[in-house]
Amino acid sequence: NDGYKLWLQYYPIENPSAWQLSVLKNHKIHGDSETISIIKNELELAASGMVSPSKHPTKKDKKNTPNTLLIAKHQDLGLEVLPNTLINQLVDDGYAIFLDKKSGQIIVTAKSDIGLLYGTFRLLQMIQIGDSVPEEGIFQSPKITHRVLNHWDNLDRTVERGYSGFSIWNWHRLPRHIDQQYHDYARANASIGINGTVLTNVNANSLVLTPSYLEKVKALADVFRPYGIKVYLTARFSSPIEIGKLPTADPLDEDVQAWWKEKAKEIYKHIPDFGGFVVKADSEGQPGPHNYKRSQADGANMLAEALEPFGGIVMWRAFVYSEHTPDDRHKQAYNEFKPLDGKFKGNVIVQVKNGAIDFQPREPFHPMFGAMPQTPLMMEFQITQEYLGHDTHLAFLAPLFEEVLKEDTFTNGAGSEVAKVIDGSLHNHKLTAMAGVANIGSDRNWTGHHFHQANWYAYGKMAWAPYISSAEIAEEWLKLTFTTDKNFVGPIQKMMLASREMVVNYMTPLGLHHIMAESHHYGPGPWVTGGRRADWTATYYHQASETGIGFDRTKTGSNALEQYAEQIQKLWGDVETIPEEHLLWFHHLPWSHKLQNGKSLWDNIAIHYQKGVDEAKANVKLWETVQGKIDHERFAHVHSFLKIQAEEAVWWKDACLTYFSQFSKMSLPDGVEEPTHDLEYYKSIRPRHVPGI
Ligand code: BDP
Repeated sequence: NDGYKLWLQYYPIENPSAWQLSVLKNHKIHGDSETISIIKNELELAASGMVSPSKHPTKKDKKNTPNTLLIAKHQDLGLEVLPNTLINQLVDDGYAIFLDKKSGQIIVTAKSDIGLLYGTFRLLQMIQIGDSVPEEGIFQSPKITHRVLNHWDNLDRTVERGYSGFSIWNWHRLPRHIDQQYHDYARANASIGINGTVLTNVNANSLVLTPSYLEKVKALADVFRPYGIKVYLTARFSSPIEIGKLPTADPLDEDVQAWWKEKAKEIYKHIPDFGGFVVKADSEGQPGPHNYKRSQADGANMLAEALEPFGGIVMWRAFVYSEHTPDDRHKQAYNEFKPLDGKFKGNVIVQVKNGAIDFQPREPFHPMFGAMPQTPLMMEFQITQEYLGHDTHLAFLAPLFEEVLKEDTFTNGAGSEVAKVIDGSLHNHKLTAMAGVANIGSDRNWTGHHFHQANWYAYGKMAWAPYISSAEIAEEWLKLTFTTDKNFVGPIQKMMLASREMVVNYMTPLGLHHIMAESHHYGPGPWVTGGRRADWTATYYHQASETGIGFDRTKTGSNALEQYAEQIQKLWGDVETIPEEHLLWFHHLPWSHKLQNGKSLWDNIAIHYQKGVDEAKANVKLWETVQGKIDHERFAHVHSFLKIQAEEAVWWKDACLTYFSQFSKMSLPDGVEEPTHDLEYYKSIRPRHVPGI
């Protein structure tokens, strides 16, 4: 098993119950569309995998037994089966699964074919796991309308921050050759409710908007459509100059506006359901409205106007910061966007990363959440592990996503969680979205580490239901992907749930951040300093010196804290009440400062690093105990990656403690292993497998 089948393994169920068997054996599906054909195929595939051939029904069996599973849109069902009131509550792609007592049938119904597809996937997942349909039925509607993956894929098939091979989009062969993998990709996404894909890197190439590339994009859109997936593109702001031959890209210039309107018309001629644009402007060298002294709203609104007649949207990124702005990077996006609240057109949604810096192993939530009540805001999570050990380090990210979504912004008093900003309920917005930066590549198992499939899965599940728990997702994913054996699922679920905190411990404990190696961000680099941009160095963020460590973001420092609600300012502004996990994000403290456990800050930093190392080593041992419970191929693959992770956790601990000890001048507390080399050695390590090194 090379993992290609992801969580859609459909492996044989050991002792199928009567209901599992009957549902798979005998079903009736109403309707006729490409989506309905996909549903039919999925059921056949699931039945042939989950039920052994000896138990497959013969034609005669089929003729003589009543249908036990009925899949039909609500309009095709008799009204008495399900009251209208229940179905009316479902949004278009929501679904219901319930047992009709009168006929004894399991019914999957929805308002649309896509809803039926989602319901079918859910039912099949339940069958594989062994869950039964609850008495009251299942009524599911997504909480977020646009659930999209952001591929940071370049047209030459390299992937920015991608660690599982090359881009799966083979632009050279498109549009004439349609790879089977495009169907498999769409199917996997549909099975977890993802309904949009941004094909290209946020550091955009305007070439993708030229006619020959639009043909290729159309070919992909045609594959994805029956799976309910819309295609989006990143729009390079300077495209009117680069491919339109205009002298300017000023958003207030009439020719520029007309150019984008024509471009939108052309795109929609190819792809009538094109989703819209994602834009990274005025950030890290990307062109944008700043070039013309215009605001982010001017830029976004111009594109929004072009897309509006066709129903498209603009996802305008808030990841805007500049080395020329003297202020703390943490504060810049908020400072730029907050005054624009209410100035964006109705089909613009502002895409905000989960934290104010950049996808760190842990960040406090972005202060923009809750701060712009008149503007729809969407969440951007990073599924690919740019800062969490790339492909080889196990970090189950659902706890990171969950933690951010559950944070209270206090905007409308207690209970104003980030999730409520995102799902539109806090400020009454209909336009809602979530983006996940994809970790998918050309590796056979899609994501490099087998367990990183779980992060793709978790992202989809949380985009659909942002209130779901990580524990539930981990259990479900393990059962679908490997086995329902309790002796495997129990301990490995625990390992997954603890893995992100373990990474925080051996990389950036107690609120430390951005101390990774320069540029590729793999491995430790607390010594990174100088160079092109201070805000890309480690010393900018940890501020370590003989007097202490940490970034003072309170009133005595940058006061980024004032961007949060007063309740948070009070709690986090005080070293006694701030959660220790955010301590050094907001405070600069002496090495001898005592933490809640009575030990010094230095001792605590060291203890966290050691804990991360101990856990990574323990995971290798734990994994060895489940040998034989799953196939050898995936077992061995994960085993070797866990060993790499354990070795590199030691590297992280030793490099960081050696570096910081030159300032703390304190010895390591009991139980923390001494580094085996000096600082020069750690500085000289160049991880061989990182591209460009
Ligand atoms: C950072 C990455 C960079 C991306 C940028 C972004 O280092 O490669 O282009 O974010 O999100 O995380 O635009």
